[in-house]
Amino acid sequence: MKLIYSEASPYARKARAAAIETGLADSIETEAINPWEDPAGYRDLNPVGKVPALIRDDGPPLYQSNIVCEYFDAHGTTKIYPDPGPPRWTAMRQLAAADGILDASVHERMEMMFHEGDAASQTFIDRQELSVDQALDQLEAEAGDLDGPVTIGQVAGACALGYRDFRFADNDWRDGRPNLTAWFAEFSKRPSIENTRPDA
Ligand SMILES: N[C@@H](CCC(=O)N[C@@H](CS)C(=O)NCC(=O)O)C(=O)O
Repeated sequence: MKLIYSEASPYARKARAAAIETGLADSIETEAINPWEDPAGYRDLNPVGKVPALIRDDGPPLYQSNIVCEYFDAHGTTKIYPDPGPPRWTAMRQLAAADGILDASVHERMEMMFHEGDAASQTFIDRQELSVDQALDQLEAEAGDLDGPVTIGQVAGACALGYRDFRFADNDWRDGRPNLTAWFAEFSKRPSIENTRPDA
């Protein structure tokens, strides 16, 4: 199988990190693209033109990072999606917060890059920042839940925090969030996070 990604995409990073955590990295080819250039044929793999996408051997391509991660979980040697029960819902809650941070951060960046007219909408940007702050506060308040066996919630959380460092370094999410700061410092030592850093 082959994972199509871009170096800078935090969603693709989540999939790349999940491939490592599930023990599949050595059996996956990778190809870096720039989705914004709409490479020829790419929309045949992913009609919405985003990364990541997974070309697999047992069916048509999969796209959307969480679906790619679930596919890896189903085929890997190490599970990162707990079975239904409290640990799963904890991981899913962390995943929702992390994806919320990513979605709001990416929307904010797009507003700054692609707006037409004189200025980006400050109202829209403030709304995205509010979502980021509140989701970060949730992760900080529940940082104790980030300990324990590796789950998709932790992987996604690390990718979201890493994206804030990568694109929003002047607004340090660590301020007032000591528990999340300590957790991220430790979790970032994992090869799945260290080896997928966008600036690595
Ligand atoms: N919800 C999607 C989001 C993927 C996404 O937005 N990827 C961005 C890169 S960070 C992209 O490919 N953008 C190109 C575009 O929007 O056309 C996922 O989880 O895979």
